[in-house]
Parts: sequence; structure tokens; C-alpha cells
Amino acid sequence: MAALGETGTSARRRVSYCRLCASSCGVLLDIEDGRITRVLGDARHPISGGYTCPKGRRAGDLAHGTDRLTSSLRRTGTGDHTPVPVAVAVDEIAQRLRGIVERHGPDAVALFMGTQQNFAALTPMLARAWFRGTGSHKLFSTMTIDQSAKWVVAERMGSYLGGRQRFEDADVWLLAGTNPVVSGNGGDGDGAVVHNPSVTLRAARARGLQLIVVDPRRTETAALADLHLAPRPGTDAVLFAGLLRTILREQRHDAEFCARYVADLSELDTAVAPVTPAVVRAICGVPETQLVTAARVFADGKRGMATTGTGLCMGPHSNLAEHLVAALNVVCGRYLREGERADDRAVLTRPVPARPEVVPPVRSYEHGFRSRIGSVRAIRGELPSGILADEILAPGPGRVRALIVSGGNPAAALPGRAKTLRALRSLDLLVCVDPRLSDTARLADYVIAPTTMYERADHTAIMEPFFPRPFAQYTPAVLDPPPGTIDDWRFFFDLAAASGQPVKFAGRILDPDRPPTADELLAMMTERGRVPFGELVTAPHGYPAGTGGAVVGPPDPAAAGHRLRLMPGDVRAELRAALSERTVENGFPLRLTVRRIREAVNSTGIQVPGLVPGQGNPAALHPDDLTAYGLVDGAVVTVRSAAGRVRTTVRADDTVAPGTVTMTHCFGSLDPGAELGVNVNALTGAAGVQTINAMPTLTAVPVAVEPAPRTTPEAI
Ligand SMILES: Nc1nc2c(c(=O)[nH]1)N[C@H]1C(S)=C(S)[C@@H](COP(=O)(O)OP(=O)(O)OC[C@H]3O[C@@H](n4cnc5c(=O)[nH]c(N)nc54)[C@H](O)[C@@H]3O)O[C@H]1N2
Ligand SMILES: Nc1nc2c(c(=O)[nH]1)N[C@H]1C(S)=C(S)[C@@H](COP(=O)(O)OP(=O)(O)OC[C@H]3O[C@@H](n4cnc5c(=O)[nH]c(N)nc54)[C@H](O)[C@@H]3O)O[C@H]1N2
Ligand code: SF4
Ligand SMILES: [Mo]
Repeated sequence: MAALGETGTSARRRVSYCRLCASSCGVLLDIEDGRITRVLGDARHPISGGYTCPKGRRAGDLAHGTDRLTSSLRRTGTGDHTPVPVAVAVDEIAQRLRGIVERHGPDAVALFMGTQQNFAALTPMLARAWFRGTGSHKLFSTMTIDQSAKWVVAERMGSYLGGRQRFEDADVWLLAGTNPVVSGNGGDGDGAVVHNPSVTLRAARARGLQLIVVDPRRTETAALADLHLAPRPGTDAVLFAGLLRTILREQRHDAEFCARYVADLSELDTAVAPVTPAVVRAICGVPETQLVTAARVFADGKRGMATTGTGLCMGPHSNLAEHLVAALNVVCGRYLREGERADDRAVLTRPVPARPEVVPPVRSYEHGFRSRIGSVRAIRGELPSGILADEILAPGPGRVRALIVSGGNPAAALPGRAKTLRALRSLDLLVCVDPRLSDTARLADYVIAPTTMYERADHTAIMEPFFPRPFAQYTPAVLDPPPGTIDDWRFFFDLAAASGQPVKFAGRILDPDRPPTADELLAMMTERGRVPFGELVTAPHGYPAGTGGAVVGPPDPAAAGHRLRLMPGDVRAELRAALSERTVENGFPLRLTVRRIREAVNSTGIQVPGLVPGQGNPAALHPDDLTAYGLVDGAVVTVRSAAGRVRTTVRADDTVAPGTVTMTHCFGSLDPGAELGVNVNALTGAAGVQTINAMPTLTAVPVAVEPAPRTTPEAI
């Protein structure tokens, strides 16, 4: 094994990688007396090249802070928590789950999979394995309050199996509603990552890449762009329809690719025909010349894609906007062809051969499990998290009565904060696996205290599609975990065992009486990969696996008639609706937009003392708007929407477009003593949801900002 020595009392430097976000940066940790004293970027790491961010460098505070849970907790009659041995907690939870299933059936049990469970290779596998054994349909994750528009696009448009053009040799790239310099999101795949983002983007521009950014704010990324389009929040669908119209009118599209792979180019052409540059200016506020220039620059670059993030996927027309971005990539033929080097990033996982053919749209959500809430159906096996609170609150058969939360904080993250809190409080059983007392954990009957990232062995199998080239990394546990903690995966393994459920893992059934080690499970996960686990562990700074030489193969003759659908009837109806919509002010003259900050990843980081500047969540407005609303920088204000209100301070920020307010999600705390800013989801939940994935509107939310009267109650 690659263990480089025992952790213990003397100071030593250990190699590992950070697992707070998908970037998986290589790090060197100075460890003294079992505590992290310093985090340095690993300059020998082939992907992150020494880069780390402010929150990654504060890993010591996350592991050893006073709020770190070192024992699992059980809620007492008075609502407080007292320590409980994890084995006892597991038995009690299994027993209570059994009782709930006996009375109400398996659909009374739900699992919520949060962001942090995805950065450990084993947790999602074992959490799902436990969940499958329950027989419930009530599976939820953050994807459906994030970028599930991308799922909807694939279901309605179909997919091309040859692979997408890469960032590394692109001539042009368009980033819409994403700010990789801060978030690391927005790379060359769905939900992908830009590693070491400033350096990567600057190097790409230095080799000639033209960067187009579409964002209402002049973001850190927009500041690096050749062209920055700043549409009114929530109007991207119209903007992208306008880009498509210009490209088709000027015959700048890839006619050969379209002839071969698209079923309905003329329907797309007809649908976008009314979206002239003048219409785009009127609706989006983007000048005609900018639109036409962006269309030409994008279409004329030979290689490169348009990719998106939350700013697009959280808007009031998110499914449509995301569909039109995908249509732009298709129309410009931005996919790999037969004989080109395949985009094969699988190292530890099974490689999927690239073939230049199409999987036609299947609309599998039309046949998924139907929720009793709004007839919404499961998509990709998950129910939308936007309906989780109603699934818990609405009486009747099938009501969710037990919820297990894995690496997530739904109390902070779900739209409609007040309703969410009511729902979580009304559960018969709430279990939260979390290293600290998050808002969700505060409400839980049991809090399971897991090990944190540097206390567990791991590898990058589930991150490999997001690396820019084939790469894998293993890390042993480099810190001793507090004795009362348990690996996340092991909690789910033990829960399944205590419930008498079989655990399927990597094609076998695990023996409940003989729990495997993390390393054994990690090795099993790699059995179908091209780098053996035994070789992986000998490369502490990671394993650059080379391209493997795969090329895009010939198409399967059986797929010859398969085509993508760019403008099916429902998408066309959504475009008509977006074009005919009139902005109604209704007392809410501003639009609240989403934005992330470097110092936190969702709710992780906000509680680290001194990490977030000012430790709050101010509302940033353009200086002209401050003047117009009679406000000054630093003033205490009420931000009000149709859903609720919060009290915070305002900040003058000339990167924010006039008419726009930006705040960050996942702030706030139910602990009245904690000053952790306000939670923006007090303002969401009233604006509409998307059909199909029930995605709530989390950006372009109509709000008003007013001086706060002294009597305004503190927001939750
Ligand atoms: N530092 C840090 N990194 C993170 C996270 C974090 O919390 N902190 N979170 C992680 C997670 S869970 C995710 S999902 C990713 C998300 O990654 P991103 O999607 O890149 O998230 P943001 O940085 O918020 O960027 C969203 C951008 O959309 C813009 N925007 C808002 N409304 C609109 C609109 O209507 N139209 C357009 N075109 N743009 C709009 C905002 O101004 C903002 O710049 O980041 C991940 N990485
Ligand atoms: N208004 C608004 N709402 C939003 C968004 C927005 O932009 N605006 N963004 C949405 C998006 S994109 C997302 S992804 C969600 C985020 O939703 P969540 O994923 O539910 O929120 P997080 O704060 O990331 O929750 C992670 C939790 O995991 C815990 N944790 C940290 N390390 C570990 C670990 O090793 N093991 C375990 N078990 N737990 C750990 C942290 O303490 C934290 O409580 O929020 C969504 N909600
Ligand atoms: S949190 Fe920061 S240091 Fe850690 S992986 Fe993400 S970007 Fe890298
Ligand atoms: Mo997210």
C-alpha cells in the first residue's frame, strides 16, 4: 500500500488531494501531533499544478474546528443532542425505519444525496446500495436543484456518442451563467471543471482561444474574456435563440453534421426566425452588434463549445435555455468525428467506446415513477428535490416520513426556506450524516459523525470524466480520525446490514458479517479500468494515464437512422412563451441572481472564523441603483420577494448590472448565536418551476430592496 508512514506525534508532510469540490486539487499537508498545521498546493500534481483556493487551505479548521463532531448524536426529548455510540445509533435507526416501512410502506423512506457525498468515491455507491435495498422510490439529490436541465436536454434532444470537442485544442469557447475563476465549474463536459482556472483560461487565451462570456455580472471570468454579453437575468433562452438565428441566416452552421445527425433543422430554423437581433436587444438588453459578433466569433472558430452553469440552469426558462445552448453546439458540429482521437478519460472506470452515432430522444421521464405531488415523475431514477418538502408535508399514502441526508444540507439549500424547515421538523425520523451541526443536523433525530476527507482513503474514479486528460489519484487516510467517527460508506454498509438488506457493490453481494476495508472496496471499483489498483497506489502525486490511443470508431449500422431532435413541440411552445412574456414589475423592480464565493462551497466554509470576508451575505447592487433607491454602501436593508424577506446589508458593486442584485446561497444558521449571514432561500420558492424536472427558479427572482425599518424582524 502507498502509506507513506504512520500519522502520529511528529511533524511530517503528507501528500493527498482535496475533496471539498470537484477540482480535486493535489495538496501537501503538514501534520503535527495529528493535526493539519498547513495546506500547500502540490506543485508536482499534473492537473492542479500547485493551485489551491482559500477554503482548501483552511482544511485544518474544517477537520479540527471547535464545531467538528467527534461523536454521533441522538436527539433528546428537549430537542438537544447527546452523544451516542454509532453502533447503537445504527441499530436504533434500522429499527425505526423498519417500523415506518411496516406501517406506511417503503415509499415513506427517502434519501437526500448532497454535494459533499460526491467527493468521496465510496459514499454514493454505498448510500445507493442501502437505498436500493429499501425498495423506496423516494431518491433525491442536489442535481435537481442545480443543473438537471442538462438531463432534460438529453432526454428531449438525444445524445451524440462520439464525444465533445475539448477545451485543450479549442479555438473558441462560450461560457454562459458560470464563473469558473471562482467556482471551477464550466469546463468541457456537462457539469465539468476548469482546474487551476485563472491559469488555465489565461493560457488558453495566450494560445489564441477566443473566450465569450454570457453573464449579467462582469465576473472574474468575464474580465478575462474577449467578448462579454450581459443579458438581463433570466433571458438567456432568447439570447441563444438569437445566436442560432444569426448563425443559420448567415449559413455559418455545419451543414454536413446537421444533415447527418439532425432530424429537424428546418423546424429549428422556423422557430428561431422571429428572434431578430432587435428582439434580442428588446428582451435581453444585449446590443445588436454584440449579438451578431458573438454569433460570428463562435461559429467561425473551428473548434470549441458553449458550456453553462447555474446561472442558466436556475433561471425561469432553464430547460429551454439549456436546450438552445446544446442546439448551438450541434448546429456548429462541435463533436468528434470518426477517426479523431477519442475523448477517453476513463482510467479507473470502464472505458466507453466512442462512436459517431446518435441515441435518439427517449423521454424516459414520461415513464418514470410518478410522485403524488403535481404528477411529477422521476427523471434518471430521482424525484426532483423541488418537491421534497411537499412529499413530506402533504398527507396521504406514500408520504415521506423518514429522511436520511448524506453529505447535504437541505435545510439551507432547498427553495422556500420556511416550508423546508416545517417539512424537516415534521418528519418521524430525520438522520443527517455530517461532520458538523449544519442546519439540517440541528433538526435531526440522529446525527452521524463521519470522518472528513483527509481521514479516509479515496480515489478519483468518479471525478475522472472531469479531468482535462486521463488522470487518476489514490490517497490513503493521512490523518487519524477522531475515535467516535465512521467513514460515510461504512455507515450505509452497517445500516444495510442492521436492516437485513443485501449490499450490492461492483457486481457482487458483500458479506454483512465481514465488512470490507475501504481499500478493498476502492480496488473493487477499479476492476474494469485500465490501470490496476496496485499500480495506482504507487503514484502519490497522481497517475497520468496517457490517452490510451483510442479513436472514434465506426458507427453501428443499426444506428444509421437515429437523429437528434432540436425543436420538438414542447420546446417550441416554451420558446413562444419566453418570447411573449412581458416583464411585470409587481412591486419587485430588481432581479436577484445567484453567485458563488471563493471562500465557501455551498454551506461549507461559512462557519470557519475569518474565512469569508465580513462573515456575512450582503446584497450587492450597482452604485447607480443604490443611489436610485436612496441607499448607501453598508446600509441595512430588507430584500423582499413574493416568497419572503431577509435583512442584510447592501454593498456597492459596479460589476453587477443595473437592475440586478446578487447574493450567495447556503448562508445563515438556525443557531441564534451564530452570525453567519442570511439564507437566500427565504426569498425563493414562489417564482415558477420548470415542467419535467420541477426545477425551481433560483436566479432572476423578482425582488425589492428597501431601507430596513428598525422593527423588521430578523429573517430566519
Ligand atoms: N468556490 C466555490 N466553488 C463552487 C461552489 C461554491 O459554493 N463555491 N459550488 C459548487 C457547486 S455545488 C456548483 S453547482 C458549481 C456552480 O458553478 P457556477 O455555475 O459557475 O456558479 P457561480 O459561480 O455561482 O456562477 C454562476 C454565474 O451565473 C451568473 N448568472 C446569474 N443569473 C444569470 C442569468 O440569468 N443568466 C446568465 N447568463 N448568468 C447568470 C452569475 O452572475 C454567476 O456569475 O460550483 C461549484 N464550485
Ligand atoms: N437559492 C439558491 N439555492 C441553492 C443554490 C443557489 O445557487 N441558490 N445552489 C444549489 C446547488 S447548485 C446546490 S449543489 C445545493 C447545495 O446543497 P447541499 O449539497 O445540500 O449543501 P451543502 O452545503 O453542500 O451540504 C454539504 C454538507 O455536507 C457536510 N459535509 C462536509 N464534508 C462532509 C463529509 O465528508 N461527509 C459528510 N457526510 N458530510 C460532509 C457539510 O458540513 C454540509 O452540511 O444548493 C442549491 N440551492
Ligand atoms: S476546495 Fe479549493 S483546494 Fe479544494 S479541490 Fe476545490 S478548488 Fe481545490
Ligand atoms: Mo451545485
